[in-house]
Amino acid sequence: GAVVLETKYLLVSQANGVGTIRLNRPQVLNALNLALMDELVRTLKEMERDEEIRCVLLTGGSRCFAAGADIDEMAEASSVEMLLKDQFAQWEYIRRFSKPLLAAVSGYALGGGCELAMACDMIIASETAEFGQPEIKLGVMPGAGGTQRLTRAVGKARAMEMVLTARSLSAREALAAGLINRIVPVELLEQEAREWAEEVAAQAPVAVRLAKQSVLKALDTPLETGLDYEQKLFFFLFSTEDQKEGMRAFKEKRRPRFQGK
Ligand code: CO8
Repeated sequence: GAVVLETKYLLVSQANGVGTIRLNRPQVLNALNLALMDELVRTLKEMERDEEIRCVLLTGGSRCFAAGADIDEMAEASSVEMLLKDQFAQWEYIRRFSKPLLAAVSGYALGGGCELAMACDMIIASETAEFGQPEIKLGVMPGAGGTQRLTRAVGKARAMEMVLTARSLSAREALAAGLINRIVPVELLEQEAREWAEEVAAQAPVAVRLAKQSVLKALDTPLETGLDYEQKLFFFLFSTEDQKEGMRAFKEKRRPRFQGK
């Protein structure tokens, strides 16, 4: 059934196999407080269960994707309070989310905002997007992947520069560095992102799920282990009806009708 959730900081909708989550806390540039992150995870859980949703699009406003964790919430916290708050459990869930996650980024993606975009599987950005890890200016450092996913995406030299000096990347620089997939004009971002998500949503869901897992595996396994893992998943797909349908449709020169089975 359709995802129905009361959310204060998110706008949630669904159409054509795509669940869309819009961060909506514009007064503070979509600062990611615990309540917002909790809503995000609860919405993702609903979308995980909803068979009609085959791809999730995460976006913000045109001026800002998200300007990071909520500084007001952290400013006076002690280490033990930060530890006990266990906020990264929410991020763990995002990491293990099985359906493809697309981020559509316009304006600021800073700190936790950049980390949230990087936790997605692909990033489409507007020309005004800006990606950065400015935590160092606050006397801290990234905590949700900003030293790890960023380094894997853009390499050590650029990651060091961004993390140690807070210099952010423009959309063009982020594209050249391999952090994002593509850039479109601001006014086209929503439509292009939706079309892209629908394209992913139209593929065979089980194949998509396992392919996503397999690509992510490449980031933290030796090649031989990764290749073994990939082969097992590849063989497994031959037990799905969608594999039979996909290959038959090719032979019959028609579009496949994938069922997720
Ligand atoms: N937290 C709380 N409030 C914020 C945040 C934030 N991260 N960012 C902006 N705001 C608020 C401002 O305080 C301001 O509120 P008010 O109107 O009440 O003064 C309002 O949003 C508008 O912001 P500005 O007036 O500053 O807007 P500007 O256009 O002048 O500047 C900037 C925009 C450059 C984006 C600026 O707001 C800025 O530098 N923001 C902070 C960016 C930052 O340092 N982010 C990193 C935060 S730390 C972090 O993310 C750690 C991640 C750890 C794990 C993740 C857990 C979720």
